[in-house]
Amino acid sequence: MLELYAFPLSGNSRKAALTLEEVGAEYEYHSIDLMQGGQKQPDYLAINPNGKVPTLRDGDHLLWESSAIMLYLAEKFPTAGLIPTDPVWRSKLYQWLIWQPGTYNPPISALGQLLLTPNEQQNPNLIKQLHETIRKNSEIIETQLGEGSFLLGDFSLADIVMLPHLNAAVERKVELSANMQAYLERLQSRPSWKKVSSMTP
Ligand SMILES: N[C@@H](CCC(=O)N[C@@H](CS)C(=O)NCC(=O)O)C(=O)O
Repeated sequence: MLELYAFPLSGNSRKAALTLEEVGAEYEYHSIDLMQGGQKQPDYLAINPNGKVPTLRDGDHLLWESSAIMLYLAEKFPTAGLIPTDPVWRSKLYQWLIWQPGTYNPPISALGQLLLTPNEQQNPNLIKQLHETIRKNSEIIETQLGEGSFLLGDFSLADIVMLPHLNAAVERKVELSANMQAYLERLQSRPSWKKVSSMTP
């Protein structure tokens, strides 16, 4: 059986868990408690030397990096249709799978870190700048969506990779356009999100 080592509140863990749900795989979830430093324990470092979640185990095959895990699962379960077969559309999928962690996520994570500091130590200008960057990045997603429901026409890994941090941005009070809010709600209405977002550490 597939095994996922992850932390329920982590966005990158959620990407892997959402993909497992969307492909309909049976899997065992091992919660690695980031609050208690579980990711730095020797037994976990033995399966992921980065000391980060998530990690997937498929028999002897150990895999880390959430986007790699998503691609592996989507290819292992092709009938779920999460990867376009056409090379041009497939390359667009790779574009979003690389852009999300490289460009979209960093200001959202930085905002999350800033909001953890006590109010009196917060830098309102920096918070405003991060909101602005996230808003501009969200416009890039919105342009790709156009009149469509999903980024690549049909629902795909490109939507899964966006969902956890788009959700986190709204939790961090970033204002989205009406179209982006509708896109987020469309993704949140899927059973996969209902299950994954209700998991607790
Ligand atoms: N590039 C990695 C990033 C993984 C990552 O940063 N995970 C965070 C949780 S979202 C983590 O484990 N943080 C704990 C730490 O850095 O100690 C991926 O996409 O899997």
